[in-house]
Amino acid sequence: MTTTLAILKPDTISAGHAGKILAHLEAAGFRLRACRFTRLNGLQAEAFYAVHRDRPFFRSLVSFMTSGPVLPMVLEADDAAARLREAIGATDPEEAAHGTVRALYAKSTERNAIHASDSEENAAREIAFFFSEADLLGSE
Ligand code: 3AN
Repeated sequence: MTTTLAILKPDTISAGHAGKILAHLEAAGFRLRACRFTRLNGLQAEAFYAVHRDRPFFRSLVSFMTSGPVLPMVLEADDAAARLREAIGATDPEEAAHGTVRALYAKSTERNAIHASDSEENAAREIAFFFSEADLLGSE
């Protein structure tokens, strides 16, 4: 079993889709290991998305991700990072496969309902961004 990070984004929380998306992921075989309800400030959002700093959508992404509360969570499954990317679908919901989280719930390429780490290596970094080792102890 491996773990990965998901974040239910501000559009998901404001639309009241958090419970449905979590149920969808649990039904797809992911087990919840840790979660928080929080609101990112600008510095935190910029640090989390630092890899996108030079992309044209960076300011808008930071503004969206700080516009309301988010729900970061650690999910566990066999090959969790790759399987979660499959379950959420393509970045642009118009291109997301039928039945994926983004096909079902995302509004646009930016307001796309959920973040998921794109590799096992980034999953480790992103989990550590939000959760301590102690948060994960005892939930195996
Ligand atoms: P993904 O979330 O599928 O890994 P990334 O890592 O390329 O996609 O982009 C990170 C986030 O930046 C996306 N979830 C989305 O909110 C935003 N984003 C990506 N591409 C665009 C774009 N062309 N226009 C606006 N926002 C974008």
